Amino acid sequence: VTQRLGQLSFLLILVGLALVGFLSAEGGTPTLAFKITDGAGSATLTGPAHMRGGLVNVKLTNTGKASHSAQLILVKGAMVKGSEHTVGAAVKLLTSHPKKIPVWLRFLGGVGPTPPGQSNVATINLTGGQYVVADLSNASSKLVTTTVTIEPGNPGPLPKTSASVTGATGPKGSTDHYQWKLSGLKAGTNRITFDSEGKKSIHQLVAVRLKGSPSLARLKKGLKSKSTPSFVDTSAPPTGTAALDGDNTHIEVASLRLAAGTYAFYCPLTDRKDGKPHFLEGMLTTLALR
Ligand SMILES: [Cu+2]
Repeated sequence: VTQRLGQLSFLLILVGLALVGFLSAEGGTPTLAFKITDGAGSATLTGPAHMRGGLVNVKLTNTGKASHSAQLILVKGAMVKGSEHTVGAAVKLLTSHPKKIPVWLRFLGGVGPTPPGQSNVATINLTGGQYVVADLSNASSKLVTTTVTIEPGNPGPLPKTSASVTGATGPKGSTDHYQWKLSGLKAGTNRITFDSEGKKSIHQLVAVRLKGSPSLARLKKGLKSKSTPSFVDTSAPPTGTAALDGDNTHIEVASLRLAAGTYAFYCPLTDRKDGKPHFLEGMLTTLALR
């Protein structure tokens, strides 16, 4: 009997250990990891071909010499047989830097501009489907992409953050269509909850450190020009989020590294039906960070 009890407790310990292992594996959020490197005028973005979705950390490690990003773009229709909306068609279209982004390409966040030698993580609930992952940090160079198939997984709660960035509709009575609502940002590394409100909107936060205190009119004029405006302090690399389509289910937690100083925060994107860049429609604001 004693031997039996011994065997039984040994078995129970084994079951217990297995349970602990199972629970800790469940508790850790899986990471969808991408790497980007550059040299001789071209860059290479690599990552897994498949992964389960739901709550995931999207990580970009930049071992290149320039700033890079990893934008997740869901290709709606890519899983439908006979659809023209394939991953290949999406890459071809994105390579042409289209002014109007069609609705079958859904921008679902990812990692924003990441300086050389650094890595950056965003936490997202990813829906299943086929995705193009694109480095959109440099509009003038050749588009660098990879693709990943996300299998449907379990969504989970996003981590709580002390700072938030919301692309919101304009204030009542204003002619501006949109506005930024920024809360809790400080100098240093900010974990932020980034949300694009409104079903049809698409927003991306870009932060540039300013030299002097340019007027709003000068900021607008400078951001419209193709070259880097003289009020941009280039000693602090531009930072920001990935682009996020508006929908309540599309929220991400991302990192913003901001050294002390005064910043212009703006959205460089236009509406899907074309139109003005959003920084001319209310999404341009300045903030001093200490
Ligand atoms: Cu916008």
